[in-house]
Amino acid sequence: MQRVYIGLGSNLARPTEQLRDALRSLATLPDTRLIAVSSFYASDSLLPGQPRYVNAVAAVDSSLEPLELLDALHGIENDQGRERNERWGPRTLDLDILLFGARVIDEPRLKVPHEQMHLRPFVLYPLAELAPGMQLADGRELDELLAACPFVGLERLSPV
Ligand code: PH2
Ligand code: MG
Ligand code: MG
Repeated sequence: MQRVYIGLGSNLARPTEQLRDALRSLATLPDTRLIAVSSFYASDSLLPGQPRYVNAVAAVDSSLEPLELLDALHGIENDQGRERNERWGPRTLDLDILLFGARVIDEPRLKVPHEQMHLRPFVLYPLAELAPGMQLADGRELDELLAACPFVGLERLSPV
């Protein structure tokens, strides 16, 4: 059983609802338990000219293997109408494995810790709600990543 942190993002077709639907699906994955969900945050897309994103981070405990979980997440993305056109294109749902317990993974299909997470306030700040002061599997301290990634352009959405 591993504690896995998953980044959720959407900027199409009612993003907040997309995240809620995805959380319901995460809670029903085999051999996986939904443990906690961060606040939702709105922010501009990293690529200009796209709708704003809503992002959050979920913690799950799973005994799936990393690539099994990755396939299951792609299944949820596809169920919610994800189309894969251009890289970083707008999407109904993006589910990214950020951290997978104590594992460092370097496979063609999956890099963990997520390679871009230290650059992304919409990942680091929700993660810090769930795991304040954590150390990543590769030894980096979350607090140090936060210190280098200001809370800029993030809007914490009030719970409804
Ligand atoms: N995801 C991207 C590209 N840009 N911008 C925000 N604000 N949130 C995202 O999740 C995001 C993005 C590709 O994964
Ligand atoms: Mg992504
Ligand atoms: Mg993705």
